[in-house]
Amino acid sequence: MQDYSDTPEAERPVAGVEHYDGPAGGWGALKAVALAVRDQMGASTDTRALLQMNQPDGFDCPGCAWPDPKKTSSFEFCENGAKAVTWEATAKRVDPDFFARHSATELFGWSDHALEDAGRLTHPLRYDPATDHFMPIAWDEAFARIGAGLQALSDPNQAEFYTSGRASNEAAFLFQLLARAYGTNNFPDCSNMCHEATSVGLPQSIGVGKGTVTLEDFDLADAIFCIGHNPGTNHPRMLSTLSAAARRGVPIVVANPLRERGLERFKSPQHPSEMLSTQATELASEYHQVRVGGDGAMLKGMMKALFEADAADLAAGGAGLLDRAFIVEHTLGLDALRGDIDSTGWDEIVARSGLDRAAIERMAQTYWRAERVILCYGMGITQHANGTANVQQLANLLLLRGNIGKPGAGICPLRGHSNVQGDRTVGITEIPSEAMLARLDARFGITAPRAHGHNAVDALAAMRDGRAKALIALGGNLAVAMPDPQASFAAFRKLDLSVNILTKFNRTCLLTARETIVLPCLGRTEHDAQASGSQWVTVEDSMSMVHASRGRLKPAAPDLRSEPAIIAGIAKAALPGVAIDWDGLVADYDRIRDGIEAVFPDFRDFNVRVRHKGGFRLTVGASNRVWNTSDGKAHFLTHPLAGASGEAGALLLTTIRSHDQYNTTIYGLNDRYRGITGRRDVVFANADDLAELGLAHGDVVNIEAGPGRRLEGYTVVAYAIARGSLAAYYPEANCLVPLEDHDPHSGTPSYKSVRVTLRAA
Ligand SMILES: Nc1nc2c(c(=O)[nH]1)N[C@H]1C(S)=C(S)[C@@H](COP(=O)(O)OP(=O)(O)OC[C@H]3O[C@@H](n4cnc5c(=O)[nH]c(N)nc54)[C@H](O)[C@@H]3O)O[C@H]1N2
Ligand SMILES: Nc1nc2c(c(=O)[nH]1)N[C@H]1C(S)=C(S)[C@@H](COP(=O)(O)OP(=O)(O)OC[C@H]3O[C@@H](n4cnc5c(=O)[nH]c(N)nc54)[C@H](O)[C@@H]3O)O[C@H]1N2
Ligand SMILES: [Mo]
Repeated sequence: MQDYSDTPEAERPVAGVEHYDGPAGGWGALKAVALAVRDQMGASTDTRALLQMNQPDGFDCPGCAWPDPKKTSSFEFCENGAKAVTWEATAKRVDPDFFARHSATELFGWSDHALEDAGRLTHPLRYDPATDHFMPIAWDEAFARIGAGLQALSDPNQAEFYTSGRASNEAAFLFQLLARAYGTNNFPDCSNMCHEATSVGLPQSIGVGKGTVTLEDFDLADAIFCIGHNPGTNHPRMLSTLSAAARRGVPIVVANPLRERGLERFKSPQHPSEMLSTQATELASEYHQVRVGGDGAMLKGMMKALFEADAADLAAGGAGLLDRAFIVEHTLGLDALRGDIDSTGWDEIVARSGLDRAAIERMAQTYWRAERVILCYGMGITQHANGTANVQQLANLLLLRGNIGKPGAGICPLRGHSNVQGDRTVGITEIPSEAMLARLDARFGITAPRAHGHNAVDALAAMRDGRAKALIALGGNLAVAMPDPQASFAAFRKLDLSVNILTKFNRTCLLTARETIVLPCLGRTEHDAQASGSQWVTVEDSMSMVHASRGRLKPAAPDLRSEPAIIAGIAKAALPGVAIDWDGLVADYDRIRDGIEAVFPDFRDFNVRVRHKGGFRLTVGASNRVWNTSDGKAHFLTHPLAGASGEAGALLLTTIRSHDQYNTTIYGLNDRYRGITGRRDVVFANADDLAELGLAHGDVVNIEAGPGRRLEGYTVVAYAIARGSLAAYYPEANCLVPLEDHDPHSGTPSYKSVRVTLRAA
């Protein structure tokens, strides 16, 4: 393995750039939370919220989808969970006075950080083009205008219904009911930008588009692989799980172009002895700095090494290293996979992965020496033009040794938003099954449309081309999250109707349409009172556990409504002829859950089972070696190595999250574990690449990805990153990504392999 640990930061001081030497977690994490609380909540406010996070009778943390240990009885500290909560429970408000003071044009000049930092929305708003201000509007009038806007479209497929993954199961289910009763399957969804490669790839491989492991499996695993994800920032509670494994001596193998502190060392705020000593737990036992976009080659290399070692073992009279009994009983396609791997040469594997053969053989050896292996992965695998292929290569590797459907083994996609998986489960999909639609029709007396709808890329293209005329967004910041703002911002401005249901005002609201309405909703942390009394909602974590989430804080403003209530308000106004008792559903969310159960049989006894402490797990066939594929078998699937990676001289830029952001929500300008303070205009590069380009640490450059696609005035940071690889922060770098650059199978934008050049500015 090449050693990139020599960092030249010390040689030339660059403002806001320093080498970070501490572990992840530790006192830095506690300090960051104290600052966030002071900044957002002031001295007077209610910090009780932080103590109710992920408690059996509290709310589900809106931060990430990592599950909670069943035994949770005390507060599991998580810096970024705490930031997500303080950001929502902030004492700051954007009220009608705020919008009277600031015009839309002025606000458009604010940064994404400043827009959300201004505080929580308090009133429904409508954009008034005559004054260029957002004005308060009564709920009924807002609903009437939205209803009129939807009714005015000549075809329901001119409307796009976007969901961001914080919506509860109850809200998402009502949202899909509204869209389908209205007449469309257009469901662009944040998971289209995230784990769609998982949702499309895994069903073909193993018959289910979800992870197969539970948290308990991590206690039994003999080796854990972490490929293309950054848990120290994005799933911090996972570090407790990884530390426990590391302390048991379980190898943790990392493949990531960047050296990420959260995968190297962790000081757990749960462990007083660690906090008070200089000790931290070492996490990664092997750290392989694969090239950006080089994972497909690396995985083929691991399989090649495994096949070679298997052949050697057989020749020496051993039983071989593949799980042959499993393969015969459960799988199809081994010969084709083997042929493909045999015909892929080591030279190509090494060139494309950026790893030498010995490193890949070492990874493979760690893999086959372990009886039970869990492969974890995130956006570093999925957000490429070959994202689906990458996911299927991970499945291939696991299937070769029967590492799916046995305790301590399996595949573990690290999901994004806290309920992104649940939203999909309860019907947010542009390609619904006939069986599901038939049950929806029967339950609600509608005729749902059968034609497939739009995913996120399709929706943006339809808006750009004038085929889509209305956008109803349940959460999120679609315009900023998607690639290609050059094209997409104009597309938003062409709409007839734009509706955003949000906790915080953001840039998507400012891309005003002919009619632009912003509806303020309750957040997770807040108490939700309806006609029958207090309500709670349910979510599904990334291990298919469904459980309750109960907000208890006083709502940020008296005029806020819950997401289900807002969806019902829109539905009643837009669909006067549809005989669904929307008010009845909203009065008591048990009735929504009964509806979910009627449409999705996996939720049998939903209202009973979800009241059990800790909730229940949805069926994941592959966890029990039931393969819900067309022929009942798991499939080895082959793919050619493709993409720009490996071409001589090509620089591939990946876009990443800082430690101080939640997607398009920028909490602050620091990225502690990468040593960046007070700025985001940096590009991380390998020192040898810089030398070849005649550039140095601290130089100011333009990053160019083609005509009209450039980021100007970025400062180069020499960093521990694989050769041929660059990294810059999302969402700023989205202007480098054309909408056309996406995985053809899943539609996932290629946010993590953008071909660029660097030029001195
Ligand atoms: N605090 C916080 N928590 C979050 C989020 C947040 O923004 N902030 N976002 C949530 C959401 S929606 C999601 S989807 C998840 C995202 O969680 P992650 O999947 O961890 O997301 P990223 O920050 O995009 O980074 C992925 C990692 O992949 C690495 N990487 C980049 N390119 C490649 C590559 O080509 N190959 C490999 N092997 N690795 C690569 C990067 O160096 C980085 O360490 O987190 C969720 N949780
Ligand atoms: N270049 C690049 N682009 C990316 C990515 C990348 O790695 N690189 N990652 C992609 C990924 S994985 C994702 S998931 C998308 C994220 O895309 P989105 O899900 O669209 O974006 P978020 O930033 O999570 O949404 C933030 C907004 O959600 C609203 N919000 C917060 N909580 C609630 C709530 O409880 N209810 C409601 N109704 N609204 C709420 C707030 O108003 C806030 O402004 O971005 C994608 N874009
Ligand atoms: Mo995501």
